[in-house]
Amino acid sequence: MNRRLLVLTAAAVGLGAATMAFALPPLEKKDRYKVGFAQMESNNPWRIAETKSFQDTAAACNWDLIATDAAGSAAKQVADVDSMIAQGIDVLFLPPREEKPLIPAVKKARAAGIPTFLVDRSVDPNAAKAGEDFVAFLGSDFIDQGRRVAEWTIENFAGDKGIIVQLEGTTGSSPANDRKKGFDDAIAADPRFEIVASQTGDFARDLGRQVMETLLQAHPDVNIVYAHNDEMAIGAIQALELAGRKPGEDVLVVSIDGTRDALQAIIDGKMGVTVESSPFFGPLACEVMNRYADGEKIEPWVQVQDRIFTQDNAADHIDEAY
Ligand code: GYE
Repeated sequence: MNRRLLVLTAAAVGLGAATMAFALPPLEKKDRYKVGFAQMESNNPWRIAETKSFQDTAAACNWDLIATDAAGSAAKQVADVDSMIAQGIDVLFLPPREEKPLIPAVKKARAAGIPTFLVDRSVDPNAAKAGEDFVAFLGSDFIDQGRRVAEWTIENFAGDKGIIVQLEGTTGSSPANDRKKGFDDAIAADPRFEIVASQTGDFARDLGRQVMETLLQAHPDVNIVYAHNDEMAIGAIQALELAGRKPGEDVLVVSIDGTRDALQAIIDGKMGVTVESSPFFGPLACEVMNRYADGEKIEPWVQVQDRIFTQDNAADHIDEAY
């Protein structure tokens, strides 16, 4: 082989390798699939509804489902994925608790030839990409959710000056980052409002209550609470009531998810709005996985459309809530 041909051949092989590095692992068509669902925690109704949605889908979608619970630890979630890889799963559904610590799990599944779908939360797009490291992200537009809460607040707050306390979700998680950004940017457009404190309640009811108790002492003049999820909103309502405040009358509480307790709080007049964030991912996961097995190219973000629940419609939807 002359030198020129050798260089050309080497370039072609290099190109092939580069293309291979980006090609996602395929999913063979089979009668049954061994499916991994690595849940992050089970400390709230949203998480429990999501896990149940995967379990309920298993029979209809011919899955042998392996579901784990990382009990709120990103390190355990990575270890759970390791163990699923060792058990030879065909496909992985992963809700990454935080944006960065779950990157190794995504990369390891990729290296093991297992197609991975991120569900409900995403990872840092600078560290892992849809269409390269994982197939797709299935979930809501969190920036838009935060923006919609802010817009509803701007339209419905009756006072002259809105003093806002924000209860953030899990630090470093995609919904906490994006729900904050969407809300903060939209509320900044109206000079009536000021965010006086913004602190994490880890998406948990009890921590939301504790953080609200502390923040109430520092900011007794608060009249709006924006919580990144319903569980923290309910915790905040408990703290407000304990302090003798009247949620719904002297404090407007606004939030995201659409849980049964939140819809009930809206019906009871204690909460103003919750923008939906659906936990029912099982049927969507089945559909997208089957499209992928059929050889279809999957869009990098399979976006879930969210409704909005207020006094106008909460009673119509409480029976379907979780
Ligand atoms: O809002 C919250 C849960 O990742 C979209 O996480 C999800 C969020 C949801 O714990 O309740």
